[in-house]
Amino acid sequence: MSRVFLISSNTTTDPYPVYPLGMAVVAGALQTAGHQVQQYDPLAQGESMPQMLQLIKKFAPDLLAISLRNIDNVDSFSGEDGWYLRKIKGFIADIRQEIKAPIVVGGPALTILPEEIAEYLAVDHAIIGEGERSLPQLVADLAAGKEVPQLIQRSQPLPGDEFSTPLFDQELVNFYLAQSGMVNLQTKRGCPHRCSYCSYPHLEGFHFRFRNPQLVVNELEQLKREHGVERVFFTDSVFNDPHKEYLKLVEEMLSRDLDMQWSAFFRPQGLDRQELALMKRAGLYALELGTDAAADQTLAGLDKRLRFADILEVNRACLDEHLPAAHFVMFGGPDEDDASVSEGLKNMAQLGQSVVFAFSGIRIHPDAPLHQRAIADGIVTAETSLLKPVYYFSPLLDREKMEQTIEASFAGQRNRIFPPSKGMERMEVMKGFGFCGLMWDRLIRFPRQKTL
Ligand code: B12
Ligand code: SF4
Repeated sequence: MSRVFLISSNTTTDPYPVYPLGMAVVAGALQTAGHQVQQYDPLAQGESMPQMLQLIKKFAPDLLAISLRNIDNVDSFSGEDGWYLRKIKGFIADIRQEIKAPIVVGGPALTILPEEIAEYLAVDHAIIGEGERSLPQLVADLAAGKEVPQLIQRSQPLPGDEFSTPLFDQELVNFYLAQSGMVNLQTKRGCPHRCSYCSYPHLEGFHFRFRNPQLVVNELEQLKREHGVERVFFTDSVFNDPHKEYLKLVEEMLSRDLDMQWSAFFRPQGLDRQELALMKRAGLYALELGTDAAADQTLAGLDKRLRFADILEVNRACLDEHLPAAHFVMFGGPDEDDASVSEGLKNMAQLGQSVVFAFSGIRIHPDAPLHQRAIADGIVTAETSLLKPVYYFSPLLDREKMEQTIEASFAGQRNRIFPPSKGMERMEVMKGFGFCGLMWDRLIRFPRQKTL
């Protein structure tokens, strides 16, 4: 049995504090493997280094395991303060001075840029991909005195039913319920779509790996019963898989009369009113839609395999069902030009009460096809470091003019958010009125439905 002290390095509250699920999942795997674990989340438990060092020393770990969620905030308007790794580097260096145990890092940020991040943070080990098998293996290897390289390659992808149950910590749950009104859970991993900008398939694989719906609902029941959770966000890359396996989970939630509310990311295609009504009965209260581009030309440029007509149809069904929906849309991507910006803005106007969060430019992630396009378009070379964010802007347009056009088109509409900092400002105001959680769903007011 070894002792592992786990730390979540994520301290951003943009757009709201998010429960450190990756840390909880690997903590669960370590505990199942018979190790003793302690989790620390500076956001919830305090960023004071002396306090954290005291706790680590008291626990006397054999290994420190640090979860890296975000590299940056993927917002092209942000400067250095939207790049999180410098703070994390300082944080790790401070721990290093006082604690002799080896340090391992893992998590989605690490998996996006493993070599560069491991080197930049100067850690002993960095585990690429899923941590459930690799981390207990590392603990065993270190305990056996084996030589382990700095970079540990991906393990075989786990079948859905072998993902670990997260080890939820009540102190953290209380913090996230108070700050964000929810915690999170994953029902599957992977995505078979190949939208050109997206890093999710690289992180989780190109095939869906579903968890058994009964297992997921058991965990939901446990969250409710033992931790007092009534709202969750499903962190799946995309909730509505094309073969509609997700409906099995929805049916399971309904059959157990769960009475919990949930939200998730949806692909805006093939969701009809009947299906939305079913999910609403099962607790769905808001949909975050991966609309991504605003016109057919730019949807094709991102290889979304969607047409704006598909998006409009799903949007209509959400409005008819009185389900708040938010579209996340990036302007300035491949093939964007003045004409597609103006067509896109006309399209956005057709979305009615639904919320639109618009972004300017697209963060280039290595291993996403957009990276090759950016090289071909002369935006970066194959050697350009992507550790600090670089954004794709279509060479066919003038960035400043595009941003002014979007701002002018959205002016005075509370459901149209651009630039992204406007969303944060609006949320701060709403927090002042006691709201928490997604909050954008409160921007939509549906007429009251008559009860019989
Ligand atoms: C769901 C999600 C959201 C939701 C979260 C909702 C909620 N209430 O939880 C929302 C929309 C709010 C969101 C917001 C943001 N997100 Co987000 N999000 C995701 C997503 C899809 C899943 C994350 C997740 O929870 N996965 C489930 C857990 C279990 O998996 P995991 O953390 O990867 O953990 C596994 C492994 O990584 C590993 N592991 C994890 N920790 C550790 C530690 C060790 C030591 C080891 C060995 C292994 C290990 O093992 C785990 C189990 O296998 C990822 C993309 C993806 N598919 O991964 C992006 C992602 C993490 N987000 C990203 C970003 C940038 C953000 C934002 C900054 C964007 C913004 N400006 O709003 C914010 C930050 C939010 C915050 N406060 O931290 C980026 C990070 C990359 C980058 N460039 O920095 C990602 C990768 C998406 C992308 N664009 O590529 N996000
Ligand atoms: S944008 Fe959504 S649908 Fe497209 S590849 Fe990424 S996760 Fe899959």
